[in-house]
Amino acid sequence: MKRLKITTILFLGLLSLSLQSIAQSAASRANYDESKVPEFEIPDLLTSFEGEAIHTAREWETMRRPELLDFFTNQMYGKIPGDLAITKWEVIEEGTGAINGKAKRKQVDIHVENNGKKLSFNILLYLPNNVEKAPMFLGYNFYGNHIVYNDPNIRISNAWARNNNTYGITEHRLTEESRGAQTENWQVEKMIDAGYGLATIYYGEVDPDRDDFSDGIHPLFYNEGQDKPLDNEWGAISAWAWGLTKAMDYLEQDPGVDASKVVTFGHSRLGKTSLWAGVVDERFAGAISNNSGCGGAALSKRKFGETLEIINNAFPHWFCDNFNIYNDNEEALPVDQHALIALMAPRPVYIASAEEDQWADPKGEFLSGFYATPVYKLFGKSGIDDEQMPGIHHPIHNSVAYHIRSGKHAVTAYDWEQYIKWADIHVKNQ
Ligand code: GTR
Repeated sequence: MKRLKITTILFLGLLSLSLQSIAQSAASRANYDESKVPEFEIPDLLTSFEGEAIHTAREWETMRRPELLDFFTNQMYGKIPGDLAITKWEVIEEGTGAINGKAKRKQVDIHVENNGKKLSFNILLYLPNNVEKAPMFLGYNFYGNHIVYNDPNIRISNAWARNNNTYGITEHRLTEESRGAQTENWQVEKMIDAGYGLATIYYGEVDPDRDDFSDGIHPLFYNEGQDKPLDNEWGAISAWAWGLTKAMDYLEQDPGVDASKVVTFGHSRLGKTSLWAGVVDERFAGAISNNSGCGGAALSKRKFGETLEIINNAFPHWFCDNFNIYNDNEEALPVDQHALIALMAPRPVYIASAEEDQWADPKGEFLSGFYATPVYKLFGKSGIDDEQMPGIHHPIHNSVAYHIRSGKHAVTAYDWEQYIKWADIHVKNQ
């Protein structure tokens, strides 16, 4: 019996080692050479899967948008198995005089339950004092709400977190050490000064970011005997996007919020999430994806930097299982990520890249915006007309917006300055 156990452990250990090395070797083969980008045809957004031409915004909305949305839902991010309304929300703390006396702070617990199981997550809100109903940025953070600003009143989440030495996270627990540690990345004060509110959620409260479907929101929808989603059902990105839609349900009730002006925001994997949430829930006034890369704004068919095979091996829980069909088989995709950008139309969408973030393929992120533009034109909106990428720090602030800044994979003050200027034009003053 004991020997069997040891053999099983050894076998599982070897299996996970070899899976890891397959993933690592795929990552080490990533292409960063523009001349090695394969030739590919970009799927035409204005021709339906059946070959019918789309001429008007109405045809887009009634014929083309639904079939594209269906593809992304069932083949990529995964379908949400059912509707689930908020059972109850509770303001667990609020205070005035936050952010140097310029804002109100609110911490709200959102509770849902289904099939006898429960989940709660917390939204931290900062609302500018001098605005009656604030336009909002809504986005997840990676390491707890208390990381976004050095405010001793922000509660520390108990949810599972990835260990991180910089933030003093060991044994998967968040601590005081990370309070205010990402103030620079969040720029809350700039938002408040510009008349915006911020709503943020720790993503691990909605679904811990690990390949384990026994925790987070997924189990609330399982049928008897089920322990993971079906092949076309939600991975973690879709689950996080669901959380943003529930946050929106709450924001619609908050008297300090202008719910018609809520823009989703996210960085990296959470930038993928921000786009998907914006697409599935048309109540959002816009979406911002910061360095979202593969499975976000970047075109998959370019196979530049991170590829579908790499991402699906490294993060098997992010997309639905059906999406594995396209591992090293991008040619077979009847869509690419420009279609995801176009699904936001006519609402404004911002794609941002960083020069040194080649893993996320800045050019592929830019081209998605360029190829999505004909759909925006159907609605009389402007996008990206020039196929040449703009220079570093030359933002394009149209309905489809884009910038590339110097530096690494991160969110910076420069990024937020651009988002605010653009939101002033396309969201706040609309
Ligand atoms: C990387 C992943 C990217 C990106 C990033 C992040 O490891 O390959 O797709 O999402 O993580 O979220 O920081």
